[in-house]
Amino acid sequence: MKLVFVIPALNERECLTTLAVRIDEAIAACALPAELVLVDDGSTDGTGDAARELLGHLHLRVVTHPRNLGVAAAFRNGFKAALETASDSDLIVTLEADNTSDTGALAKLVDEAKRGADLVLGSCYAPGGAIDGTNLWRMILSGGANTMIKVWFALRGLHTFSSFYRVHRAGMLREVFAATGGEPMRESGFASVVELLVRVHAMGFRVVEVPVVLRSLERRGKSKMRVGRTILGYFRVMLLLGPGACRFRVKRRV
Ligand SMILES: Nc1nc2c(ncn2[C@@H]2O[C@H](COP(=O)(O)OP(=O)(O)OP(=O)(O)O)[C@@H](O)[C@H]2O)c(=O)[nH]1
Ligand SMILES: [Mg+2]
Repeated sequence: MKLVFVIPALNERECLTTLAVRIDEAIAACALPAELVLVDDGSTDGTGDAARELLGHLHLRVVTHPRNLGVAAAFRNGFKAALETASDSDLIVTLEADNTSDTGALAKLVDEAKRGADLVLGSCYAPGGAIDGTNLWRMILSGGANTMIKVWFALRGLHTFSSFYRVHRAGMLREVFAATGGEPMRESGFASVVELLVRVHAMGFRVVEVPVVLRSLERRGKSKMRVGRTILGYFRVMLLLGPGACRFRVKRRV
């Protein structure tokens, strides 16, 4: 079993020195071989070159988009690159490039996948999880969006839906790609990760959460998430997949 990290990055050059240290520590804690795919999505600050310099010791592949294509395209192309070298039992780890993902908890996420989970969510909203210093406005919006998504899709037992910090069994992702004609995310922006989660859950795969700390105070540089656009994206995903999509978990249905 190996880990393949898939990291979307847009203008995150100044975060990569710390990220390299964190990833090295996390890989050591998991005691598994690892590879890394960084998707440089039209960055203008030299993110791709900095990644080659700082993360090059990690069997790094940089997927370069000459212009910004958005989060969903970054994940899609990153997953495709990861699946080229991953066998079904390997684990594909997604996290943020801005050091806000709690890499200290990765070994726990990986343990859940080893115990049979198909998708493990790093969850700051699960009991035991936390958020380091975020603003009240963002917390209210994100709490409201979470409740709306949970109720609409009937996602019982889960507390977080839009986090990028996840561990995917590679064989599960292969099945989801096959079942969706290679397009598991029709939504292009940040809401695409909710779409992927709902599809995975609705197909009957096992989704579990591990509590993590969202390290908001670690972020250097600007947030790329546009709140209004993302909320509109949630509504599009809700209409696309329909209410109660996760109520009846019919094996392998999308
Ligand atoms: N490939 C790609 N990555 C992106 C894009 N937008 C953001 N990202 C990356 O996705 C991750 C999450 O973006 P953030 O700007 O941190 O969004 P967020 O975590 O919801 O917001 P904050 O809590 O303010 O950090 C970071 O690693 C970004 O570099 C994009 O258009 N393409
Ligand atoms: Mg972030």
